[in-house]
Amino acid sequence: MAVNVPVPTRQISLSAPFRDQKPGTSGLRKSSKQFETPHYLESFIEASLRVLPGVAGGTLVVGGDGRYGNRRAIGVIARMAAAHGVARLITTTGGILSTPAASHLIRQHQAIGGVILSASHNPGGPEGDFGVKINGANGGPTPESITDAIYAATQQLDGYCILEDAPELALDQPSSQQLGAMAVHVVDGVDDYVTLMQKLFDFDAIAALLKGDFPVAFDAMHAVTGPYATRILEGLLGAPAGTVRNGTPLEDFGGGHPDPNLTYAHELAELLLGSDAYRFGAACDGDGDRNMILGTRCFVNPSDSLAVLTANATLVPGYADGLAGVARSMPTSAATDVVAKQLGIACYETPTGWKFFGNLLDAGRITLCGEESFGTGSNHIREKDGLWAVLFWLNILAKRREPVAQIMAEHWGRFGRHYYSRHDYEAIASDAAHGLYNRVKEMQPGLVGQAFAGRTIATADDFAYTDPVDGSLTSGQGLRLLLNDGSRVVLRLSGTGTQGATLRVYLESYVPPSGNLSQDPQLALGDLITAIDGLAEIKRRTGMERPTVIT
Ligand code: VG1
Ligand code: CO
Repeated sequence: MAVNVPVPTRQISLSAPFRDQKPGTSGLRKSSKQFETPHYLESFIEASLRVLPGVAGGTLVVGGDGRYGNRRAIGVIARMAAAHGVARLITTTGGILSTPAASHLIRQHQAIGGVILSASHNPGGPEGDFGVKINGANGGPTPESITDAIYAATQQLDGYCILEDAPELALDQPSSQQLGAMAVHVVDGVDDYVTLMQKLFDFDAIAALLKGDFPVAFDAMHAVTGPYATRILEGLLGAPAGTVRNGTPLEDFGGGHPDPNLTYAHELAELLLGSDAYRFGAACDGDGDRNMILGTRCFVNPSDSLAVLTANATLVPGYADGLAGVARSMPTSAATDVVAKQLGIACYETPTGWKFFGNLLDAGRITLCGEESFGTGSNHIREKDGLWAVLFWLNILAKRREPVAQIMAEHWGRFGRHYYSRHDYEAIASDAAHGLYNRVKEMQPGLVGQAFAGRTIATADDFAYTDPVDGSLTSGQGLRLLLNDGSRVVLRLSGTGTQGATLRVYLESYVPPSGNLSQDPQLALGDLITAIDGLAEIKRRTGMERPTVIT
């Protein structure tokens, strides 16, 4: 392959291409061990650099969530970028860069894209997972046309190009360095992101809230948001030291699972749900794009969170002029749809994965979007943004001065409540998962009109999406059973797991404002839970008595 940089580069031959480099819901995600296989990381980066437009002479952003393998990968990517003629590489001190901050850096520096090193909420360390996400010039995950092309390139790869004998990059402090013909800028990964947040939110109002009797607990889960949250919450907003827990990024996240949900962030959940000590609690995931919101004795379901942000957006300076429209992923509850309807704005339903929001955001059709999997974001960047959601909530709380639980009760009293739950069956045998899934898929045509949980199945399909901006079609996105009263059950197989398969069962049922708004969701959804187990034989086929994670 032609290399036009005047430095020693080496063409390394591969004896056979790696066949298992198909990107999933969010990039290539495999075990750390797999990524340590000689040439494995290099193969995927080579394919990406061949496919991304504008590499030669362009600017590339690289950084990650600090997990095991982060620094080594930055070194490899830098040497490969130089060999491919990248003019300027932007990386961060310590290589620490959250996914949302990376999205912002790409946009700010008009980069051709970025490489984000993270397996997100999956555990890290030598025994954990590693991942590579390729983002495009808009700052967001590349669309399927690009990820498909990258995968196709990995299938045919016979070698890759890398700079030879380059010194290790010094990442300890901001600096400018040279790697062959490529300039390397090491910047503080927190600064620009903080400036962006200050433009969107009323920091004075939030600071005033936090000065009063308003203790907050934020759990960074030993992952990437520690430095960001400490600077913003304890630094700029004046929250007391200790507000940010587990704030130092560790290569193995302290042995934990950096997934902000009730199972893996249970210490925080217990603080908020089991005592009156805190008024507000939040946690973010490994790479900082997810958020969990809690109030005193109140868990805010992510689907509801998006609906509350939509309904209260004009309280926040960055959204004071109102919203162009909103979008949610298909499995996310329709709570936001109801708010959008009242506001008279469009609401789009997309497949799972942030890449599907990109075109809608770029075209100015939507301002806010979100997923049931603790992901919320807006047009300020092209990724979901954990700390942004936390600040959005704090800004609303600073204006409304009501407890989180009261805000939720008022919301349901006005719009009705979408009882919602997701049941995950993690790391089950791949055969069992696919067998179960395919059987339900085959049964679907015959299910319409059948009784289900005391209702009738009105539609049974496999979700497909036509992008309203570029017309591209994405099919096979989840099996839906839509019932005659608006309830539904969705089955999906995860595209981010690395062990066996993970089955996700999404359950939803709507109660209007006049109905019973204060039930336990598992009880409210009990008949749907029983009915889907009967139909799909989940317990029998997975051999599991209960889900691994219930949200
Ligand atoms: C999961 C979530 C999905 C999210 C994806 C990436 O995918 O369900 O909503 O976009 O993770 O999130 P899956 O295919 O396992 O259901 V993250 O925080 O990795 O960037
Ligand atoms: Co994430």
